[in-house]
Amino acid sequence: MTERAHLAIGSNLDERRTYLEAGLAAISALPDTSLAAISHIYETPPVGPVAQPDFLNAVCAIDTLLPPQELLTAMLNIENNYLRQRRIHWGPRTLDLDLLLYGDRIIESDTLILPHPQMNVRNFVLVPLCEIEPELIHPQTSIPFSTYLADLANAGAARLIGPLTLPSAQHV
Ligand code: PH2
Ligand code: MG
Ligand code: MG
Repeated sequence: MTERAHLAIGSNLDERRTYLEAGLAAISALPDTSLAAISHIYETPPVGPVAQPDFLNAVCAIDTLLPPQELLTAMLNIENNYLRQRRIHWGPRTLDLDLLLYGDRIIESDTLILPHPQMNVRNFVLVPLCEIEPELIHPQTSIPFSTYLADLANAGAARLIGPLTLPSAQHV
């Protein structure tokens, strides 16, 4: 049986939309994995200690047979082998893929914490996530993600840019 996982995609260097779409294409090409939903792209001010350009962010849902740790490794490979350039920690990057949720699994290993510990407070995650999954409940707290979003002061800072499309070359 496949499981539904949710991934965050971000870019704030160079051709940001191209990186998002290339990341999405690489995710959809993972073995035993299909895309279930894709949010619109949002432009968001950088969150965190480093002054850097605005991000483009999106969230996608996948149905996958890959177990969580294998999925995470595959995501890191996409970042590292193909696209990601990160010059400073927390600094600008061409492509950032974060595993947010894997079904309702609660995991705390050295390499993976699920649900993603910061996802409840990040506008750049909650806005696109609630767009594609308005009913979704946090598996650990049982609080709807829409409630976390409603509690965010900076939700409006995530600006809708447009659709995130799978590059057509990847369909062949
Ligand atoms: N990612 C970070 C740090 N800050 N800010 C925004 N707006 N979007 C991001 O994806 C983001 C961030 C670290 O991964
Ligand atoms: Mg991140
Ligand atoms: Mg990351």
